[in-house]
Amino acid sequence: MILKTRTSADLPWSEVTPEPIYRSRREFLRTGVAGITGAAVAALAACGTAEVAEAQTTLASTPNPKYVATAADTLNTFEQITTYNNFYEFGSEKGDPAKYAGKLTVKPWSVKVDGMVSKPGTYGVEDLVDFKALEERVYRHRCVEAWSMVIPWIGVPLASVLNKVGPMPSATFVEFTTLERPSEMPGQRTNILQWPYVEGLRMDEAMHPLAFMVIGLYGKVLPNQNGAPLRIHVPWKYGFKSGKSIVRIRFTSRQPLNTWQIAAPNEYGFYANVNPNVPHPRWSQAHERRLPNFFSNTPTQMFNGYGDQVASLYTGMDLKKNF
Ligand SMILES: Nc1nc2c(c(=O)[nH]1)N[C@H]1C(S)=C(S)[C@@H](COP(=O)(O)O)O[C@H]1N2
Ligand SMILES: [Mo]
Repeated sequence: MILKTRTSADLPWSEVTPEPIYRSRREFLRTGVAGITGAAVAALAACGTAEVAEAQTTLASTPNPKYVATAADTLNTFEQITTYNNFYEFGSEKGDPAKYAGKLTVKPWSVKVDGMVSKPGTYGVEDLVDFKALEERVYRHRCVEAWSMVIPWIGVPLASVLNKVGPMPSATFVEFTTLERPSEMPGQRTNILQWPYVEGLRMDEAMHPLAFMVIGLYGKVLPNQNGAPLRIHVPWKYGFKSGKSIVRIRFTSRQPLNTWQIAAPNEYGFYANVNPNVPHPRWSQAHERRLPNFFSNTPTQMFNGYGDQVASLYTGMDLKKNF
């Protein structure tokens, strides 16, 4: 006898979030956001006064973040988060983005949405991000180069953005393309990487409630060097999965080729889940350097410490092969 069960492939993406995830999401919403001042929120919104007022009210009435880092984790300072960056479009030195990104024009901004999606088109930031639903999330951020920080991001779940445009059930991956504008991005006048920078996620990863669309940090609008006006953060993956300054979202049934995989396929894969047991070919991933520390003496945690929430995405997968 064959039981006809509805598989996730039959369901629209908005319906497939499993129950435990809904629960943690609800808890998150209840305990949502840490103290963000009204003035800072005002700075966040590139929108009208009424919307700013609403965003302020929402943020003010939502206490304490749920996804706080553990007690041993201290927040990095605004200064640290905004002066030590990877954003090769502005150069490969950690200080280059802070030096050169200031001139980037981030208003107006539009995002092209295409591929396997029911509402393709060109969207503005405010069409994709619900400013009334902004949350603060304190996430560990782990670069593949084995440094890490702890950052209080402002944004919305990536799933809420993707659901606005209606991914089709046939879409199993989503690709994010970031800005190509060599006139404002000096690094793009070199061949240090292939431009534009492209990243991708499996749809179930992108729809996971921890995956976040970032528009700010420390209660302020996102500084350009951190990926204004729209950047992703996938906290259980190495930092290169978190594309900055996104201009295109494409839904597909084929696994996208991401920029770092193109650059060095033996060193950087598609999954890039933080994993202390799978060394990079040129260095260990067992420990990390928690900035501003000098020594690399913080043990790296499986899935960057988010394993209880994301390990089930990879059941049965060989994580050494799928690095
Ligand atoms: N467009 C683009 N996005 C990018 C990168 C980049 O070079 N270009 N670098 C990635 C890498 S390797 C990391 S570690 C993070 C760094 O984010 P941060 O500078 O906000 O800490 O951005 C990621 N997103
Ligand atoms: Mo990185």
